[in-house]
Amino acid sequence: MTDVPDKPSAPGATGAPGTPSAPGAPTATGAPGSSRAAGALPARALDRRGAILGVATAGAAAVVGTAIHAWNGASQGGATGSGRTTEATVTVKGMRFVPDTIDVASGDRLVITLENTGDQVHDLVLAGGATTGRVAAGASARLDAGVITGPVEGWCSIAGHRAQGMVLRITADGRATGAAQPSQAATGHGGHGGHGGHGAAADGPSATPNREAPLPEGFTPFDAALAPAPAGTVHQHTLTVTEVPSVYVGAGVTQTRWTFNGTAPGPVLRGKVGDTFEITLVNNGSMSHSIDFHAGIVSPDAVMRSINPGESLVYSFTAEHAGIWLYHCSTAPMSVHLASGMHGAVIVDPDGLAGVDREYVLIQSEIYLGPEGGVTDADKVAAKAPDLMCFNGAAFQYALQPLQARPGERVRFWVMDAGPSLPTSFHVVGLQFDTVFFEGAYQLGGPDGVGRSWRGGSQALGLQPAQGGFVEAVVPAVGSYAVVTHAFADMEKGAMAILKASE
Ligand SMILES: [Cu+2]
Repeated sequence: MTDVPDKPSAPGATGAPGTPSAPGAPTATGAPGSSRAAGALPARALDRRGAILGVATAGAAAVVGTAIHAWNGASQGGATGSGRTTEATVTVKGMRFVPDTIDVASGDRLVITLENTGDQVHDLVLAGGATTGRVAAGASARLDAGVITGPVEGWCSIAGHRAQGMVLRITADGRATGAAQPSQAATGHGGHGGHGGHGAAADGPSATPNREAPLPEGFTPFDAALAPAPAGTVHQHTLTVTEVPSVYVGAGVTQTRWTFNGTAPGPVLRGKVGDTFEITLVNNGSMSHSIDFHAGIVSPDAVMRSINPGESLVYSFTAEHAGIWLYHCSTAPMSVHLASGMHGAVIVDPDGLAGVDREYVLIQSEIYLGPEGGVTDADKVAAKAPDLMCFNGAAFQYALQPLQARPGERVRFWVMDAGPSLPTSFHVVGLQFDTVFFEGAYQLGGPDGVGRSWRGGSQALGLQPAQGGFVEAVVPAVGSYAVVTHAFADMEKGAMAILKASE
């Protein structure tokens, strides 16, 4: 470990010698403001005084009954304790623990109260396994770190939070190095300050994609065929956030995906210019989430705020302008929430949109694999190094189950680049686009439809993250037309489809 100050720095510490607490006991109070406010005194200034012994002991003693069986760590295993207990309070500011270092006298038992003063759910996990469990914004919880004889690292286990800096360092007698505790040797976590990004539950080797893997039995691709905008001018939708295990993401891999209404991408909403969308966002996940609709012009403060599990909010907007607009979770780190599946599109038809024979929607996004069945790897997200690229949430899905057309048909592809970080160059092998609508305006063609005299064409629609549009082409003959990003390394990772034209 590095960067550990040599002075004690734990505000809010009090002394409670001999507190008979059991280690590893999470005790969420759920009562904002009920906990002791973080003070300004360093832990070691108070840890032998026992000034508020009665209060601290009562709080700790309350958890003894449930704690022992929950304890799986072993940070005190074999250590000879001093018989003293040090209490420390840790608060949250943004993506930091405050303080981020706690120093105790070697041999003391450490009990930490995590007061979640941030605006979203967090937890605190120590190397060795002791955890507060998830703590809602405004709530607090305690954990018993056991007897401290050497450095111990802690972090927030929610995907992406550790990589963003939510790391807590515990030192004994001011030493940043020393005899490793048994728990650290057992888990391999001890001292790996650079091991960012994964939650404890997500640790393990990355899943290995197999680009030749067939679609799994029973898998149904996301429906790329687009229905017309529904009648009416007010569109009411409920988007419920869930975190879904074992979602197929292509190439033989499943991941835990964070979703709107159970799918990644979320539902494609559609209306016309001037329509109103009334969205109810419900958070049935295990952490904070939120939503940001690019299709609306709103003050973001209230409607885009993060909400705790179990909460909901209403987000209304009027579609002032045509286009295909991204929506996404905007809870930090947004890159991880978006990459984990929390994105979708709102299509607002331009006035006079011409009829076509078929309409498809393809939303390109990146997939950064954690372990098989695990959550997104935040380090890969930060490095913009995806394992898979996909249209509509699963790599290669429409290559293995092609989109359909007939010769002579005019096909429109609505295309959205959801990112979170990489662009697309949307191309269909063998075809040229005679109509291109990019970010709110026709670059080629227009509402008058075919029959134009201008003979220019387009080979690719280039989109940066959060840009969208549509292209049209007439399929000339029977054949298999590859639909790709012409950023070929990304195509080869799965951002490709087949448009199968048959009689
Ligand atoms: Cu989210």
